Amino acid sequence: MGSSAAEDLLIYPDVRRDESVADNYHGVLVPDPYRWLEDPDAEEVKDFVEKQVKLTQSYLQNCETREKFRGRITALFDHPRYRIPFKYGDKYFHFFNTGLQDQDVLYVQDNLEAEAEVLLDPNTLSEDGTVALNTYSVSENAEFLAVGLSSSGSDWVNIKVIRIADKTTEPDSLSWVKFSSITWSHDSKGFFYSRYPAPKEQGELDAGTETNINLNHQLFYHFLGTEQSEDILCWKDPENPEWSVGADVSEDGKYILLYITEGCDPVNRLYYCDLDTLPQGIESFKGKEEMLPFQKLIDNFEAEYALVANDDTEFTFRTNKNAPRYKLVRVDLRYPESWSDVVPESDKDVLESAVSVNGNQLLVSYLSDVKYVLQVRDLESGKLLHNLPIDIGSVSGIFGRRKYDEIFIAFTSFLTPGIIYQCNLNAEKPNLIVFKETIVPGFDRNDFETKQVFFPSKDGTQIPMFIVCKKDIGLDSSHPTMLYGYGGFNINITPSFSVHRVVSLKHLGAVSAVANIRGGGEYGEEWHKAGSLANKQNCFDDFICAAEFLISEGYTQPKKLCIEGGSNGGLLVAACINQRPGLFGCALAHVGVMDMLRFHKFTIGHAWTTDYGCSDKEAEFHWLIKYSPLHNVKRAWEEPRGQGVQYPATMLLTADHDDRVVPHHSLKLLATMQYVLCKSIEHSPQTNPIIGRIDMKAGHGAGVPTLKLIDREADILAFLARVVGASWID
Ligand code: X98
Repeated sequence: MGSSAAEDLLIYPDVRRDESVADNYHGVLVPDPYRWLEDPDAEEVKDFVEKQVKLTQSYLQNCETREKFRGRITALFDHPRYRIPFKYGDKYFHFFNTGLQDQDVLYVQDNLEAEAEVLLDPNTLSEDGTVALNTYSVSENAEFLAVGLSSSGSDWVNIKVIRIADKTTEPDSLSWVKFSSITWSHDSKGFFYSRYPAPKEQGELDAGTETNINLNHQLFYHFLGTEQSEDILCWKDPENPEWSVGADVSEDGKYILLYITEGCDPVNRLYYCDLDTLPQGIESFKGKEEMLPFQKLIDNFEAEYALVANDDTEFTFRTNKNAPRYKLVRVDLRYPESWSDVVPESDKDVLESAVSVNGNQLLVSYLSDVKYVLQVRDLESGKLLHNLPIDIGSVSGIFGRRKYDEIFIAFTSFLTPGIIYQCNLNAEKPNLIVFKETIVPGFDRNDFETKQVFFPSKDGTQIPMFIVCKKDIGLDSSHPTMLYGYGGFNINITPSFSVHRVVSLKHLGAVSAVANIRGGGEYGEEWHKAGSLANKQNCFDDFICAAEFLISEGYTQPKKLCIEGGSNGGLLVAACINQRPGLFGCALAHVGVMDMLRFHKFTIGHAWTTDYGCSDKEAEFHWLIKYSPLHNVKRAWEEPRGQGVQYPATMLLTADHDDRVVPHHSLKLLATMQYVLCKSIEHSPQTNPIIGRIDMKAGHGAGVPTLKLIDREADILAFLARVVGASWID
């Protein structure tokens, strides 16, 4: 089934515009005709979604490669995957997926050679695999496992407890948990967790579809075997409703650490409570108004402090205090004014993580030009003991504890599906030994190559980019190319394996590029700051320059170039197509922040003002209005030098239970693009499709069942192939 240009012309639904809605931002009137799309429960919104889903389905059904992609992606996904093991008490645990299971299954075993038994199979918790494990924690004595379960991809979590020996579920059930770790006290009587007050209309709520702002995060302690209503409120701060709170218990079990954050910046306050100072233990706070007596170690938001280790009152933290590439510092709680460096900041590499292992050692990982470097150091002195050489790729997991000499390291790269290494730190020269390796039948890494290039951005800054493709492709501008970026929140985009990437390389002859643009943490906090707040435009400039580099080097040409990103990266993609519509042939924006004037009003959006700023402030409003995707859709062909230019074929992806970036960001942009570019003029030059893929029983991306993932990736590749005119290569 081919598709002619006439068939490609879509009939977009008629969508009401309410021209009466406009807001006055510091003297500037900004219309918002699709404000009504912000109410997920309104019948008119459901009707809009239904019509868009139908339109997209009709388009995708006519993409001839869709079933081929679905078949090939399914076949490649069907391989066993073993995740990094972890050890608590006298037991080993690991997740495993036979191949096409929707959710990984948790196993327990007495030792690494013993038979592994199923401890929790999330696939049994729903018909369609949409109940997923969001977080978990094993009690110190390995008697209990607390699990946080999420439905339909929502950030809301329900905590349940499993008795490990007989694998039975306890009656405990905790609701309205969000953005929470679970941390057991070492007496294994209960655990700390964070939650929000229950929404008022909790009766009928389909949790995750509501858009209400999340305020008043609180820390609780739950005693096993009791009702949630009896939980001890350990911390709340009604004067700062936008702050969030989390807890850690020190590895010696003696201290509770309290972390307070005000947004997504890598900064936190840090308080602690010495459990020895509670003569009757946490129990004595039952039924009392009083919160736990925390001591304030850091009481400002100047830097990030994360616990690495403690020896009684001597604490080691990883911090970015006066060290944008991070360092390790030490303080004795008895002398809180006196801090010393244990591992000073590197002048080039970012100290990404530090785990205390094997008594008096540290496993330290650095990011060096977006490549991982692993070292074993002495905990006391910080001195380098061993380098643990690893390939170019990502350390995607580390398990180690002070009480064990054995560590596990998970590694992945664009062409390595997954290797788990085991390492005995007591060996004279510790080596990484392959413990498990994931093999994907039908995928041969030798057919492909990865390289890292550096290209100059608009202001001359050198930006790293990975490029993956079949070996020996000619640079004749002919290749469909997918360029991926994120660029925000201090998040690093490091190499990882994905089935759909290798399917696109092989069966479309595609080139896959990942640009490590500013805003991320690839070179530390300076790199992050260079792509946030007033500097956000740098992210778009970097991404546009990445595209221009791929074209000028002969990888591709504009009509075969697809840009892709999710979340903050969805914003990136949408901002770039507004700024340079003619530079791309295809755009895939997943779960993007599209309305930069109102994002802070919904769910956890207020936490992102640390990267974006906020339209309530006049100067910041002027940053945001300049690039907000929703407010910058223009008929490309009417712009200066825009003759013959239209927007790329665009797919905006969202999901009904995305309570991180609520779906109306994408819905409002979709309605706007379809109206401005396609519907508001007769015979519009915009012939490239503008469609929305709105998933049901899915969220921002976490916990997505394998089947849904396959469907989504098949749709994306089929859309890409059709709009860039690429045909299937056997
Ligand atoms: C978030 O919004 C992270 C959400 N989030 C968490 C956790 N704690 C938070 C505390 C304060 C604010 C947000 C928090 O996930 C958390 C803590 C412990 C265990 C589990 C969760 N992020 C941004 C995001 O999703 C960037 C990445 C993280 N965005 C969507 C930014 C723009 C689009």
